[in-house]
Amino acid sequence: MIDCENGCLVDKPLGVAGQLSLRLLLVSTPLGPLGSGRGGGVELTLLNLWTALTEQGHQVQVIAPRHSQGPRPDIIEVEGCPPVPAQTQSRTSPILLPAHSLVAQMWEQVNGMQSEYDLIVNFAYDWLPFYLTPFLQRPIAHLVSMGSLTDAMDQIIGQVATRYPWTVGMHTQAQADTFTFAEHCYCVGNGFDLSIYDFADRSEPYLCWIGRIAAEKALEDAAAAAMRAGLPLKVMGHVADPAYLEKIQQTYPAGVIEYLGFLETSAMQGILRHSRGLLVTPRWVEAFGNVVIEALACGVPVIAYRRGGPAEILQDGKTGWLVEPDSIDGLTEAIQKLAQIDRRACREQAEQNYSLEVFGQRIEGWFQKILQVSASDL
Ligand code: HBI
Repeated sequence: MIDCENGCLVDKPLGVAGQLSLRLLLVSTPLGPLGSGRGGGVELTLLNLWTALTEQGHQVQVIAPRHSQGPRPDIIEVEGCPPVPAQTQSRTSPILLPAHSLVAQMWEQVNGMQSEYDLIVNFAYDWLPFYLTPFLQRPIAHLVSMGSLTDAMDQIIGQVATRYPWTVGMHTQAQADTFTFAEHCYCVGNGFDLSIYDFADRSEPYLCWIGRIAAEKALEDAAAAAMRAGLPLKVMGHVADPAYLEKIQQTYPAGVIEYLGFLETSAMQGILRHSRGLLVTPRWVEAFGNVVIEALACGVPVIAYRRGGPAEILQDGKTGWLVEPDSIDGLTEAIQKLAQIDRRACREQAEQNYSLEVFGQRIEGWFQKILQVSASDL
């Protein structure tokens, strides 16, 4: 695993084409149009990278499902039937490809255009792009958006990672460690447009919890800890499982949690920025944890289970508190210590490690590593 901080190539060697500008073809998740939210965090990652790589002087083209929206109108839109979401499958589920498969249509498009590009970048957590890798004439950088979910996906991703070292990118070491081939993966972290988050150096007496509302996110733990700490919990996010939210709202007296809906970023950060702290309570291994960076960018300390991406991002005692996974006592004790955290240090960590510029440089280093290795194979 090449580490984010040390993996970047300091002496930027000239790219394969003899100059730093690369011709990049970004292929989006087939789960939903860019801007629809159905593609989850990976939509934001692709749109942010599009901006960062363009500003670094690269030529970027995007292939995405029909009705996608982006910073430029020239998205190549493809029609077809979306795949089943990978996180709904069981470990032994076979790979399913519907008739008129959208991911197949997208890679037909890639096959026809590849000669005009130096590198193809895959954002889909789907079997086909990995399987097609040896058949295409251009190197492919695969940015994997989740941890290990099914045997069939593990097998095909591992096949590419071992045969084409460093071409499989992961957001964190914790995410890579859920696979058996972590040592062949390249860590890229993540990056955000921090200009849309406003630093707040004072807080009001409430906590926040933000995310997709479903069992694997364990909102009930945050509600229990907030009640014990005597602070109301403001909840924002898409309700993936209405019965699950209903059950929690019935369990706790009115005033303990307040569900505010799924808010777009500026409204969401307007509430987040004045909170005492953000509670992050995942039951599963989060690949990264975008909300952690959004909180730090506002100067809000984060309390998180010592599990997955958030545990790798947070600086325990400096920008937040890490607690024993699934421990309500641990969360409650950490809430009492939030005032010890310097809110300015939170914003500074976001600026140093997770700005768009820093992320764009890490990704550029990754691409150059891939192109150097593939050039030496010629
Ligand atoms: N499922 N089949 C499939 N393909 C994806 O690209 C995919 C997914 N599930 C979730 C997902 N992508 C993104 O929301 C990730 O950001 C989590």
